[in-house]
Amino acid sequence: MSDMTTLPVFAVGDLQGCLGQLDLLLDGIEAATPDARFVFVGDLVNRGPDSLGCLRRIRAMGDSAQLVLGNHDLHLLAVAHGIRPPGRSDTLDDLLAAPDRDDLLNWLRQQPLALMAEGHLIVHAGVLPQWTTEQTLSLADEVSAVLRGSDWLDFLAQMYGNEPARWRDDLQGANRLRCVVNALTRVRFCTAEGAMEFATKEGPDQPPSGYMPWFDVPARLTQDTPIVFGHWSTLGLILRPNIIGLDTGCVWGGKLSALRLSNRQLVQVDCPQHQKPG
Ligand SMILES: [Mn+2]
Repeated sequence: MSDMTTLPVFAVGDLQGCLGQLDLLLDGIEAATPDARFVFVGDLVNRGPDSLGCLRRIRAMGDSAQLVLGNHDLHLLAVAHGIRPPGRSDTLDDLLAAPDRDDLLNWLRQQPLALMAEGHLIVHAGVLPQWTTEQTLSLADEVSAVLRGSDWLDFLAQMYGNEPARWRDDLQGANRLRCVVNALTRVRFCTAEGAMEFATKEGPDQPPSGYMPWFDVPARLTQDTPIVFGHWSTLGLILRPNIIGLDTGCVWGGKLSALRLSNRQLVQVDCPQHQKPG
């Protein structure tokens, strides 16, 4: 029986401009699994050597690739439009000077911040403990509607900042959207009540006092949904029944990882070190 819903879906970890490893990974999977589809967990760009090539390749994949936006992808949009200054470690100049940059950036800002694939919730960084799966998707859609709309540059200008650290259902306007963006694209640690912390980038064994990895909060309302995320290279590969962390530090000399969602087949490509951590 032919069933389109059984097309194999591979989730792919943070690329950060590592086109050589993306090419190796995709070519290897497609050789063995010609009907493979891919879901990228975000941070396609920055720090690595060829962000432009990564965006071009993924865009050219058309319907066989989906992605969620990461903090570096949003940073690219903000830098490209003069809302944020380039960071010292940014490697976005080629992309920003490319003849097709506006096409690529307009395509990028149409992309979601959360999606479902084969029963898995896909986000770049995390979710807050008081959000259900449905609410997470709905809140991500609120941000996407603004990013796709005419006032998207005003939104980007108000997007940066760490407050409010804690979600409330009655948050409105820029505070509401900023809290959603920070959870979906930046969070690593939060308190049992869901207050986010953004200063710590170390692994889960060194939480700030009173904080824990967002996925370890007791009674988190998404705990029955398998969640796939990236963003946390010092966490490394996490393969629990309902928590899948795929940022294995490609740009830091680790690996680029992909996981077939239906059977948890892991595919990895080794990476040369392009950036020293820190
Ligand atoms: Mn990230």
